[in-house]
Amino acid sequence: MTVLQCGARKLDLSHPVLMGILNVTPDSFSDGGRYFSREAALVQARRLYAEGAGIIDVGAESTRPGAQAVSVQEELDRTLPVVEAIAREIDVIISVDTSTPEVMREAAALGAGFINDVRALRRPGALVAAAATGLPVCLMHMQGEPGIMQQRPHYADIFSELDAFFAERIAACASAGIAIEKVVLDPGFGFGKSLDHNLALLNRLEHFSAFACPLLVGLSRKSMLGTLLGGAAADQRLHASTAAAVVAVMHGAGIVRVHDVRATHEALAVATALLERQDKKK
Ligand code: 7PJ
Repeated sequence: MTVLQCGARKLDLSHPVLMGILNVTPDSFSDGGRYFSREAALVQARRLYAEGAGIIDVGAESTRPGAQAVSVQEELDRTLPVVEAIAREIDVIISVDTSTPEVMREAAALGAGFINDVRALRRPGALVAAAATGLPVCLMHMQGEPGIMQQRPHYADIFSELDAFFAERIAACASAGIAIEKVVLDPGFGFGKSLDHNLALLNRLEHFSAFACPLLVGLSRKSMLGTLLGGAAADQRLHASTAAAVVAVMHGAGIVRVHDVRATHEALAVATALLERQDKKK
């Protein structure tokens, strides 16, 4: 049974865990601007928690192609008051969706319990900062940078490229003092990947269980689902998102990052029951 120590709290991964998305950005693609004030963010955090989120992922930088770059100060100003308010009030693990060393350090000091970095700690200073917090980290794979990553994603063999990337980042973490027991891996759906790449990864997600790290996936409302639905807008992707979450869990995802916690929680009751039955039969 895998338990991750997330600061003062424990994350039990013997059953799938929902990570509820809390964007504190004015320009995020699917719910941009809605949770920008501290009060509004807190209201949404309470709701995510009540609906079954075990982790709340607070993010202040939009990775949407064409999104405005955020200064370090701006990211701190958006993130820290929300982290502090949630930590004071809600018994939940707070994750910070950030690549910025200053945000990692200060959020951890205010009670954050998990670092979720779409750049896998590749920004200067990020490895050292994350190590200093002692918190678990999610290393996500991305080909390219947010602004250009969807232009021409290309892989000779996507599985061996992601394997090499994860091995290199796990080694970099180890050198910085972040033990592999604190590492969570994420193939980064939609981050420098075509629809075909995303489907291949989802179909064989268990491939990455060879690393023996918990797997986190984010598929919620992503554009690949819009494509599968013939061009549905982000707010019309709920059912496709919950289906994708179920598939991901059946293929080994331990943490699922979602906007719609209640719907996903209910859908995952089916997947969780099936997985428990498989475990018993083994
Ligand atoms: C992901 C993320 C993801 C992890 C975003 C969006 C774009 N962090 N942050 N995995 N996606 N670990 O929510 O569509 O897939 S932002």
